[in-house]
Amino acid sequence: MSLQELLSAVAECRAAFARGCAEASEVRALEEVRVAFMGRKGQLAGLRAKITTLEGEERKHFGAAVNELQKFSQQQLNSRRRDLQRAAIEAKLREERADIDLPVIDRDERGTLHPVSLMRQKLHDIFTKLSFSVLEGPDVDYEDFNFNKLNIPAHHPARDMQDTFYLASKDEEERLLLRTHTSNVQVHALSEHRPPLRVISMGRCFRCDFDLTHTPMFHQIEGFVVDEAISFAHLKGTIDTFLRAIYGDGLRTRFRPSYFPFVEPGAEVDIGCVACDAQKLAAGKEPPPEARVGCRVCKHSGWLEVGGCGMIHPNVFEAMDIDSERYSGFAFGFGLDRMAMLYYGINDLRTLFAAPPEFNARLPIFA
Ligand code: FA5
Repeated sequence: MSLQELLSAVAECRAAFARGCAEASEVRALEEVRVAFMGRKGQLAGLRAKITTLEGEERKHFGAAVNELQKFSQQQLNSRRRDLQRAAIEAKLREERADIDLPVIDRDERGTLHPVSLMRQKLHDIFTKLSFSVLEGPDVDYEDFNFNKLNIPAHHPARDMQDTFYLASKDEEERLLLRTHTSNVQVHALSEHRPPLRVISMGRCFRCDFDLTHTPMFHQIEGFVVDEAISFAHLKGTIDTFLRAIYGDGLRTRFRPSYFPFVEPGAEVDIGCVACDAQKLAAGKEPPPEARVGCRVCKHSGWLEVGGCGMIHPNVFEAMDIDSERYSGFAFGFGLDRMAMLYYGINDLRTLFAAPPEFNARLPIFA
């Protein structure tokens, strides 16, 4: 073959190789192109074998053309291989993509605040409007704050009413416990601040209790006012006001004499059963007498107990170095969970803190 023919064979080989590379749609196809052109028996090897058929300048010229073709082919091959490999990885990533985003939840399907938190917010709003300050108290406290300074010394039978979780402690004098009521905040507030005081505090309490209306962890709101000339009328007015703000204007309340060592006199507060009266009250009507009594929630008594209250005992003032001749005060403690339960029509207090039924089914206690 003449030099001219050999050079046009190089040009054809170059164009065919470039086309072959461009048309190869995956690495394996490209490898076939490589073998056909650059393999031991490929077109490039065939052209290289022709070098020896030429002499002198022609041989040099053709040899350079073959070397240039070899270099060009190698570059083409590398660049196309890189592109195909990248495309293959991207396709694989697209195919195997895991969608780790949470699906957008429809507004109607979103959760809401827990009923106890909602009740807490309502009470917060009512009492801040009545100019009460809001204090926090510790969940873990000393026996002194939970009991002794509230006129409940060790071995007082009133301790039996609050089955207590004590914490292991080396110090017998200063035993730690999970507070059984929010009344410990009275002690903290009165030892840190001087009267006049108008305080509420809401938080967790703990007792070894478990039935339809009792849980080992529950919530209370404590309220107390200390000033000169505070009377039971202030106590009654405050309680009536906040209960009516929650359950409606027609709500009936009842104060039943009761005993708490840290108040004198003391009372338990009942409200007219909201389950029986609820619909009539919501419609703003005075329910007829027969509609007031008689449902399972109030055990057919027409009344539901929601908390305790009373006038702060002089012994409590004295333990806090407050002149009980000059100052008087009232205090109350209500179960937030009980209030939420009655407000939202929940018939088992334990469901407030339980997992969904499918989880509960596995717990023998709920089975
Ligand atoms: C007290 O805890 C007093 N500290 C209340 C008080 C404060 C009286 C200030 C006088 C002055 P009592 O043990 O009755 O009282 O509890 C008050 C309310 O807490 C109950 O009416 C009930 O609503 C709620 N409660 C008590 N134990 C539990 C429990 N285990 N689970 C759910 N709610 C509870």
